[in-house]
Amino acid sequence: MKELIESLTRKAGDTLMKHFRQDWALLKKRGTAKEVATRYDKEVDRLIVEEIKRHYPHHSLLTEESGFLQDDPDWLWIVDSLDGTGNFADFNPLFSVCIALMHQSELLLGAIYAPAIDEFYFAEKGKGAYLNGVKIQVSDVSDLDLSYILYCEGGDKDRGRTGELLQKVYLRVTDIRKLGSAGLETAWVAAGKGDAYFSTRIEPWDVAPGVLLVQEAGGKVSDFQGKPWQPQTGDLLFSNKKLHEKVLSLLSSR
Ligand code: LIP
Repeated sequence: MKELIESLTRKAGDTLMKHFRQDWALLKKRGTAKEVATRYDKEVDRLIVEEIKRHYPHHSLLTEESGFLQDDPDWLWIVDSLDGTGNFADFNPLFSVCIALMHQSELLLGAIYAPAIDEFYFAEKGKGAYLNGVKIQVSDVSDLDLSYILYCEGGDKDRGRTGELLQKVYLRVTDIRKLGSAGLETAWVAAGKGDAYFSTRIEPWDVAPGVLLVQEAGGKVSDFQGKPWQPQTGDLLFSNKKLHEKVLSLLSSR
């Protein structure tokens, strides 16, 4: 399974790279919709689903493009074939392929591949988190004034609410970053390139591998009430642990 998740995430990323910055029709469509899905999301989703089903015909799958393919409840693959589609369509290199595997409701493996910036993230339960084969750790920052916070909202945009949350956080931290790929944002917290990341109403396929990556890199993941991640949780905070309570109290302050 470890070999499959790694080779499949890489194969999916390499397939996306064949089309990256090639399709000028995509670029012309920029700004015409808030949420974009391209034929590449679908093509790569098909490739991933077929390959998983070939190896494990009875495993269940939850993917952004194919929905819930229900089978053996003990095994669940969670897949986003192209996370950051808007960036991909805009010729922006910050996009990724995200695949996670859960066994009996526990995250076992997670992989995130951002092929255009050559970053391959991998985590296995109890065995650490890695970027291009090198072990990674969350940052050491414990002071809000010195922190960089990443964020994004999921598909269901509520800009009023996001604006309020952003204002609370922005006034207290060094700066805020929005990358446009939730998967990469979680991975960057795991690698210490940001100190925390929060999202509202995010979908499970955007963040599932990142949950394991951040935990295995020494960080913490919870909802805005401090409860553990579950696939149906949309409001989430990923942090280096040291900042967790501080950012949570900003997010829940009035
Ligand atoms: C995207 C996220 C992005 C978020 C978008 C969308 P997609 O995923 O990664 O951060 O702001 O709403 O959900 O749709 O490109 O896989």
